[in-house]
Amino acid sequence: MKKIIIIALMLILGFPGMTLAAGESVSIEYYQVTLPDYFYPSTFDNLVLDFMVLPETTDTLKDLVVKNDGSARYIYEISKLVLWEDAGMPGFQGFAVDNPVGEAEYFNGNWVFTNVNSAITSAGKRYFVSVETRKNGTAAKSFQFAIPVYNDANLNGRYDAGDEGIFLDSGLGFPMTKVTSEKGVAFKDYLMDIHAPVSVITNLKQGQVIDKNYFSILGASKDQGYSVMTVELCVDDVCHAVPENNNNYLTWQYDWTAISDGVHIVYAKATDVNQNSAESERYTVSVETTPVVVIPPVTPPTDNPPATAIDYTVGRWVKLADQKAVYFLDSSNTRHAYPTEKVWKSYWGNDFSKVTTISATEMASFELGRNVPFKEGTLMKIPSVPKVYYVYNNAVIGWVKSENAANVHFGAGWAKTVVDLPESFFTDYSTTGPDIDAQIYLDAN
Ligand SMILES: [Ca+2]
Ligand SMILES: [Ca+2]
Ligand SMILES: [Ca+2]
Repeated sequence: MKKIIIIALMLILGFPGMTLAAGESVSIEYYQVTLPDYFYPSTFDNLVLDFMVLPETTDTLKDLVVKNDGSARYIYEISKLVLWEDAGMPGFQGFAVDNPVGEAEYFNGNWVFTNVNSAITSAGKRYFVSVETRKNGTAAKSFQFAIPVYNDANLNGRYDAGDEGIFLDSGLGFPMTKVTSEKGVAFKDYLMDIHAPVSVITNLKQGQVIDKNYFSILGASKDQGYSVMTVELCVDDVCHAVPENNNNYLTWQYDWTAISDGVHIVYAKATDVNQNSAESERYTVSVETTPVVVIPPVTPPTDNPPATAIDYTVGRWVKLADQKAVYFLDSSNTRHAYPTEKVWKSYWGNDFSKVTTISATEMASFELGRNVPFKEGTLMKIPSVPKVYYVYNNAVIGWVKSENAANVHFGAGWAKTVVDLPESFFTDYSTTGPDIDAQIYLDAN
């Protein structure tokens, strides 16, 4: 499509009712459309006009009047004219890509788009006019669309019946000379529809990353010539039927599920009743469902120094009246917290009978020492480390190196006895105890 005319207008005269800054200007570029020889029955997106409006600041396209200088007629060969704003890729793609902003009314030889109200920034906006044809027209009737010379009969800067050309909200109008397609296109009938449907996937972008293993693909398909029979959604060239719907696939949804991670090529393929078939654009998408995980440390945190020898079975057990937390008071009246109930239970099970309630003042008088560790003989683990530890005396632990070692020392049901310790208390322990293999001798058993 080559550019044919560039017109810059300066407003010289003010018209009644207009609010225009003096010297406001706008330019319009008209592009010659590359026209085919024929338009076929029941087809859409037959492009006939292409132009761009470039205001100095902003403006709004209000009304547009076009004419057919050819012989094709409303109702007989022409079903409708559509005005589009350019969207998607620059240039005309039409159906489900560019943005339709109006359909023309036929009036007295003119095709009129009224109240379009399409806002235009200083970057300009490109517009297209396309023709939809009817089914049973007369062969050789022709299409040669033109934008007639701007004519605002009552000089009010607005479209009124009988006015012609392009009307902008600023009061500016175009063109000063008629813009015409360079050739006529003939209506050609045929016995059988030979045109494939058009399909667009409307919710994917090239390179899109999908972070779930399911995705509902939305699309639109429409047949040139007659009717869509099937739409398929193809992933890596394996095609699946899109569920039928009651709008002949004008919009559709395919629920893509159980998606494997990696890069996939996705496209739609529509086939009409005469087996004409065409694909949509192919999208390359990558699916990454594996969440970003923090790799747990493979070795436990740095060792604590070994606890001084404390007998956690001789002393007092105290709590406050309104608190659940139980403390162990050792022989030097140092207070030790049980970090979890499981630690308590490793010594005393569910027996809390030895616990006495003391006052807050008395509780505060006891210095806080290290936490009570699991009782010697306990098997414990922490969530992030795939190791089972045997608890020796005084918070020293050793790694149980194998299932066999565990079976030998703790019996077949050993796994059920392993207790969890929250990570944050692991530093209560020292991993300096001997690792446990099948041969080691264990005191506690
Ligand atoms: Ca476009
Ligand atoms: Ca007028
Ligand atoms: Ca077709």
